[in-house]
Order: sequence, then structure tokens, then C-alpha cells
Amino acid sequence: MAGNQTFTMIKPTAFKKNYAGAILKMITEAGFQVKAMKLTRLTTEQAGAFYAVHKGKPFYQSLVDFMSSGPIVAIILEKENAVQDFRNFIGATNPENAAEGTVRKLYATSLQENAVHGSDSDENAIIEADFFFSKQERF
Ligand code: DGI
Repeated sequence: MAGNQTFTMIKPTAFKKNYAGAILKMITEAGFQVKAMKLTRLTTEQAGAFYAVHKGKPFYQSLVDFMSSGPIVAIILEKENAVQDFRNFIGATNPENAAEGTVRKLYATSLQENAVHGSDSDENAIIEADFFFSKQERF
């Protein structure tokens, strides 16, 4: 993946509210190229594994329940400096702190239901992309 890709998910509430099209438009207009994409749903086991780093925190179970509550759109994106640029583009974890014009400012419902995920390092981008996509599903 060589540092130029990141992984994102459009989370269940944002998908349910039909924001996926608008969010994807923002993403591509910001210069990110879609390299893989699928509509899928996490089991509670998969959501638990994806967010294992938060295990033991007070919000963990609620986060796992939420992330497995409905369909998500999983996407691999490519752009120079993809991980950092995408995190700047989506805004702060808590939408109350997200800058104007960011995806989370526009489409998040709450801290937990904050519209989109974005990998926090090149290493995690690779792990997360591999979690969802086979070689054949990437372009
Ligand atoms: O990398 P981020 O998604 O911005 O943030 P993170 O990896 O620290 O947390 C993963 C997700 O967990 C985040 O998108 C929303 C949720 N979360 C993080 N901190 C809290 C939280 N949910 C609740 N309810 N309370 C928190 O303090």
C-alpha cells in the first residue's frame, strides 16, 4: 500500500440516512480515488475485532453494537498522504469539535455515530483494508 492509501467506512447511521452518495461525492471531489468499495454488514464479532484497541473502554460495547447494527460502506482510497489528508478532511472524532465543511461536521449524528471512519496510520490502513478486501476486489 506504500503510504498512499487509507481505509474508510460510511457508518450505519450515515448509510441509513442516505448520506453515502453525498459523502462519496465529497471524497472524490477532494481528490481521493476509490480503489475498492463494498456494501456489507459487520457481525458483532467482526466489529469487536475491528475496534479491539478500544476494548475495556466504557463506550466499547455500545460502539460494537452500533457498528454491527446495519449496513456500512467499506472503501479503500488512494491519494498522496492519504491517511493524514483523509483525517483532516473528515474532521475531529467528536463532531462538536469538527471544523466547518468536514464530513463529520456535515453528516455526523453524535460522537459515536460520527458518519465515517478513517485509518489513523499507514500500518492500520493496511490492516483495515485487508480486513475487508481480497486482492481480487482491489483495483
Ligand atoms: O479514529 P477515530 O474514529 O476518529 O476515533 P477513535 O479511534 O478514537 O474511536 C473510534 C470510534 O469510537 C469513534 O469514531 C467514535 C467512538 N468513540 C470514540 N471515543 C468515544 C466514542 N464513542 C463514545 N460514545 N464515547 C467516546 O468517548
